[in-house]
Amino acid sequence: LAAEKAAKAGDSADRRFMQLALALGRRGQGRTAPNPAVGAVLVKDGVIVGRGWTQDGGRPHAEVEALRRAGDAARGATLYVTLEPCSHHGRTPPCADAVIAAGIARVVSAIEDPNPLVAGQGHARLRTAGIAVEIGVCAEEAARDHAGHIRRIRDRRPHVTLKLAVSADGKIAAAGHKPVAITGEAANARTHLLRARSDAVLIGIGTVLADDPELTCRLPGMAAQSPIRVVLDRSLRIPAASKLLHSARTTPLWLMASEIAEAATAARLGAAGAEVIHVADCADTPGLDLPAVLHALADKGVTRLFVEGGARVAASLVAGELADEIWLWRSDNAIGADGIDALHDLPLTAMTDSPHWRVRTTERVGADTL
Ligand code: AOF
Ligand code: ZN
Repeated sequence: LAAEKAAKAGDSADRRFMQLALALGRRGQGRTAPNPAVGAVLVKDGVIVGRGWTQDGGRPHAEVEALRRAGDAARGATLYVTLEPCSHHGRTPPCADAVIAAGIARVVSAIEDPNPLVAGQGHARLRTAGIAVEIGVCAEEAARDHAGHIRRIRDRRPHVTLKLAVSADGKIAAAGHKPVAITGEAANARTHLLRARSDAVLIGIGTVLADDPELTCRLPGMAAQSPIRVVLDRSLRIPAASKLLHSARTTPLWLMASEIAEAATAARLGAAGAEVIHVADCADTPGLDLPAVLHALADKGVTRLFVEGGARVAASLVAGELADEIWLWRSDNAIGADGIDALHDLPLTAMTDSPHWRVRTTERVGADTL
């Protein structure tokens, strides 16, 4: 990482090709876990001769894909890659060795891979073979794209993105938890896209009982990209007739339950296709220990977690400063004073005024503000 910081920003052509590699890498987001979604571009004499990205399930790796597509044209080319080429023997030999064998002349890499199996050894291997290596081009963007991988390796938890859709008066539902549509079509399409780019979506049992959601990606042609659905269901209250349980055989459903949840209930839900994962209870407040939940998800390979509610889950994430990124949607319409507050017992300002988060962008999407 010191090398990364020391590296010069790179010239504009390098940045342009790296941008392309980043865009290619994003195609894999939500489909490669626990592997990071890497992108790679091969360029010779200013012409793109190969493009690749990490394939579904995490293999083949991006570089190998790009090299395969380029064939003999790869000899003497420059490789642009969004993460350090690996140096470890996994299911296939290291990417660094494949890059060397293909006769690549120069490698431009965005960031070092924090995976202790790699951690600089990929770059070192390339240099030892006489390849010119430049590190740090578009590093900030790459770190954002690979935030899930980095967080999982460094902190044993996924990168957590929290979505909150609130009315103009800060509510998320009408009185009695009656669901109301808050955001419009354009915002909802963005949410579905975020689902597809996540490894897992998480909600609390309260939201299951109130809304009976399915949490799949319903964008046209993207149904196969639905993430794993995760429910914080401490005492296993999920209804047998819920949409989540009904679709558990086609799209995975994980129920995070207390260690003292009833064994017979867990067995019945398991037989219905759900996977029950036991985690510790929180020591001081009623409910599951959220850091323990995040550790369990990371251990199962989740790198990008999308939290969709409800108010209690959102409040716990905000209070525990466990959200890495927040998508706060606000509509122009009010619900009324008797509606349900977005952060349960916390004011919205606990989030918007917290020094833990800063506003990155504000934009109008359809009829809503993001
Ligand atoms: C690359 N290119 O496209 C990706 C890399 O289980 P394995 O053998 O596939 O290795 C997984 C590790 O490889 C993963 O944790 C990360 O460090 C790296 N991912 N490396 O050279 C790629 N996806
Ligand atoms: Zn590799």
